[in-house]
Amino acid sequence: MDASLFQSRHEAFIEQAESSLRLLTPASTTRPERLHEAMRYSLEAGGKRLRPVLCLASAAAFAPQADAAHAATALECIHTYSLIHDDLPCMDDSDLRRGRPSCHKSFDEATALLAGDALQPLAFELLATGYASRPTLATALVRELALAAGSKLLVGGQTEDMDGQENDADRIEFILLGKTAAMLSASFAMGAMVGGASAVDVEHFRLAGRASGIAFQLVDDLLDLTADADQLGKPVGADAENGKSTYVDMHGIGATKERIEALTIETVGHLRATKGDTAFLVELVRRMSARRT
Ligand code: GRG
Repeated sequence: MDASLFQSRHEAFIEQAESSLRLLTPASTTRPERLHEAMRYSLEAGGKRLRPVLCLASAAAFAPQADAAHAATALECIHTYSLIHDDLPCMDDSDLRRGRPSCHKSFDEATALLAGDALQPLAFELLATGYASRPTLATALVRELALAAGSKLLVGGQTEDMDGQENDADRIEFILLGKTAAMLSASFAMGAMVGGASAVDVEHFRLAGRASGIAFQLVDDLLDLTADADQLGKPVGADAENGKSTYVDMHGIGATKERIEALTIETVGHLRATKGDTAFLVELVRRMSARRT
């Protein structure tokens, strides 16, 4: 896809994701104000909006007019809660997120914990209300997001990452899949569902998301070794500081780059095997693998 066409479509998806976030989540003037301020502070802090963009673009690959706004916003709510909780002192204890003070630094620990808590049911409320006229779709979306965010994937990955045990190859794979790939996989699959894709194509999108999610995290791990904090908007060297071994420690930089390349080819293969118009998504996953921030 031509670079300027990609750029304009990407910007349009980000704008769509951000305006949906503003419209579909409670205003900061909603009682209790401090809680809603904290939720919006973290939701509006920026970030790449990768999950909502993937969801919107996946829906558009099948049905250009499909309204994936509620699904995209639900994904960003879960993602944002996970970042707020991950930054808390009892977890990764990080003062900086998306280039500004993390939620508990701007507010306080209890408010940040509660803001993260409130973002979780909000995600499922958005799916239940946004797709109420299509109950089969609503149920499938709730199931997809609940599985990705649940104890076997997102929370499970975070648990094994935090439990202080030494990482081996199997644990590293479990953490990669749970902490990063599960939510990217759900983003692709939920978008395809809203777009009306067949079950076979939804599964291709799920697998594309899983492969690209692992690649995305491996790129993140490489950047943690090589980029600087200003570039990333968050502290670097955190993995080494925490004494956690990553895929890169275990396999080396060269093998990690090779795996990123293989996963990107796998992702593109799944996308191209479907009936969707996936040119934008193919370009996006290629750029995700080559990103520097
Ligand atoms: C608290 C249950 C729970 C989980 C936390 C999000 C998370 C799991 C940990 C943060 C550390 C980390 C490397 C997670 C992997 C997922 C990931 C790469 C998150 C960052 O996503 P980006 O880069 O962030 O898309 P932005 O800010 O751009 O949205």
